[in-house]
Amino acid sequence: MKLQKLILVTTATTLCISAGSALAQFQKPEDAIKYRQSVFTVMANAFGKMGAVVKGEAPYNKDDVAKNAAIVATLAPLPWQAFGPGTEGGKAQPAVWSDNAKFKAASEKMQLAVADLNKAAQSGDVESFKKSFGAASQTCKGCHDDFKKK
Ligand code: ASC
Repeated sequence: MKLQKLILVTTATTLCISAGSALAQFQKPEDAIKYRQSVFTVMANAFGKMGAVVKGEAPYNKDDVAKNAAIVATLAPLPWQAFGPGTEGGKAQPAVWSDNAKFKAASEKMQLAVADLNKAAQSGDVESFKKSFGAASQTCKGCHDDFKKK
């Protein structure tokens, strides 16, 4: 009885671990490229909606910016697992792989900036929202300048 339980727990744990690592891996490089581009597409959509508010092209609505900032902050940790070895291509410049430490640092800077933006957006303070949006936007641009094909 005890042994059966142990086997069950061990099997379940093994299954969970393989599912976890499968998430970080892709069958083909194209799958990784599609994954990261999809995440960036959804992020850019939510980010763009906030950009329109900051530029004065859309009215400020606390719930809307809070929702969009939360989308960006939730997705920001996801693309990086899809830039693994052998997944060169898409809009990524070779520097992503040849200067990976710098790329990683840029990705971390962006994640911190969008976490700040999310905090500001949830607070309902328009000025801090706009300020954090500007800072986050600079981290997008900085990484694009160095690591994204024109
Ligand atoms: C956006 C978007 C980006 C960033 C970047 C900021 O709305 O799609 O990639 O802002 O342009 O400089």
